[in-house]
Amino acid sequence: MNFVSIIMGSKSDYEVMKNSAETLEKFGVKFEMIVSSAHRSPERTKDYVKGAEEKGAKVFIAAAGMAAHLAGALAATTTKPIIGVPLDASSLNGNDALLSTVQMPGGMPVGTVAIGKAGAVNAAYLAMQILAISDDELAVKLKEDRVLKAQKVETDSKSIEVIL
Ligand code: RP5
Repeated sequence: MNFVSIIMGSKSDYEVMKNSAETLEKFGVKFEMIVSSAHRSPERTKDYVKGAEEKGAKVFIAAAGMAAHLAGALAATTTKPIIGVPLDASSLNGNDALLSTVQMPGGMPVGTVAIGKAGAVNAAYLAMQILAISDDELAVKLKEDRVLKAQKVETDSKSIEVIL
């Protein structure tokens, strides 16, 4: 069974990361979601990733704040695609997590999305786009979603536009 795995460094990350889960749910994509930390529970993180891969995890979303090494730690454990979500959990507003997540050495990629909620949503979309390469039904759903988004822009515009 193919699924997306969402791992976050702390329970305190859930309020933002529930947006990844809700986005996947909207499209009927199966996922697991756990808390495991690169720093506080490195063995649990490694064991989980190996087990999840064996069960069918095709993409991993790793979210963490501060010195965010979770996505990089996953990249050290699996060659499945890793999407990193930097979170705002300190006085540096997520810039610390952004740099910690994005600045991977060559050959050890972590696809990094925006800090916070938009990143959580986009991580789910990106994960689905990866799955959709070999899932035509999901690919159609993603295309339909784009059409709806374009229609919404037109509807929104009509309610406020002034054109000479
Ligand atoms: C990171 O430290 C977590 O991902 C979280 O964003 C941040 C703070 O964690 P808590 O102290 O709230 O558990 O590892």
